[in-house]
Amino acid sequence: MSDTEPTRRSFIFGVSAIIAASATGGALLAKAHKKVVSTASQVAQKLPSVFKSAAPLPADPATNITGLSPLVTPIEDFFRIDTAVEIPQIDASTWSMSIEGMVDSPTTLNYEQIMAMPMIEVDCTIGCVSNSVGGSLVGNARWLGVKLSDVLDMAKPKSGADQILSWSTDGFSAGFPVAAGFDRDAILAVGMNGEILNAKHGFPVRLVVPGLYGYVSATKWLQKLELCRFDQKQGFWISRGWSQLGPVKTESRIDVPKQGQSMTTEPTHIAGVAWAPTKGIRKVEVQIDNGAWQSAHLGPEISNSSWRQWWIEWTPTSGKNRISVRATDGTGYTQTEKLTAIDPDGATGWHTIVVNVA
Ligand SMILES: Nc1nc2c(c(=O)[nH]1)N[C@H]1C(S)=C(S)[C@@H](COP(=O)(O)O)O[C@H]1N2
Ligand SMILES: [Mo]
Repeated sequence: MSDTEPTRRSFIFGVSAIIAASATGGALLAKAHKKVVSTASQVAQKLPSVFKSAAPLPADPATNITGLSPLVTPIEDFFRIDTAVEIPQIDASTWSMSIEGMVDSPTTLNYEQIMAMPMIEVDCTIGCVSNSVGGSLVGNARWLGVKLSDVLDMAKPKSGADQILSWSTDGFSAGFPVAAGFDRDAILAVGMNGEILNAKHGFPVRLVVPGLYGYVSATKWLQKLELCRFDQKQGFWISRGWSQLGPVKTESRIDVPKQGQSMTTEPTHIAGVAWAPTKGIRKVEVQIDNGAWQSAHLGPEISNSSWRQWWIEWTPTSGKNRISVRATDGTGYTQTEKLTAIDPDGATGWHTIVVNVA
């Protein structure tokens, strides 16, 4: 399909415009769109009237380093965390969401209206507060969506509101500061990695708020944004012992080698990812046994909210080798060595592994 087929219906033409604009799987997006449209009639008569495409993705260092996480996590490998017993299957043609509570103009939007709004692509790593140091409950995606600030502007929050409590169709809720709706590229996401959001990750619409853990922000199967006050209402996890505010902690992880791996003295890589959404990663250092901290090579920074891959070349020496990693974020903060639990607001500490070299 090209963007030179003016005779097609307007929505097909819209899809073509996206293909022309997006360097990241526009064809897939178009395909996914057709699927959505055929399963949910009346949907997406129009597509984003303005589409701010992110820059094409750079070459991915993971193609040359076995075991290193890809720059963008494939959808099928993306972690899933939610309280849903069954994944909600929502019909986009009957779905709508509201923006209500402490607002001057309560607003309702259906899928078609959202799809007709200006959209941006946001490269953002999202992570779960329950991710232990070195864990896999984190992923990086290129999200497509409507700016949360655009939607808030329609509803006009009252000045007394300090929390956006987002509600899911399945009763889950997550609250975060109103300020985060305006001071970063928070979006109501409809797309992920060039495809229409799938059911598992929140179709038809989910929130992505860079820099906040999922439990306070990333509501899937979105139904309502309630403007309110932190001292009056709380999201699902807050009364269950988790912190009211959940900024993502600066973290780094060793992907290769693996904890306990048996290795030879053949030259190899130590490699992984580091993330500090909204702050960016400035430096990653690796320590082997009690040696000096070595600066790692850093992969491309596609946004300050996306993780950065890192690696060093390494020739293992015989025996047990202990390897640690620590990252420094864009504010100059270096990860603390202090190991803390995931609760109430996310784990800290250096990811450390031991490998056996024969
Ligand atoms: N509706 C709903 N949305 C939710 C949750 C949930 O339980 N229900 N869990 C949140 C949590 S804790 C995380 S970490 C992210 C994970 O998003 P993902 O499953 O797309 O990776 O979703 C968030 N959104
Ligand atoms: Mo989470």
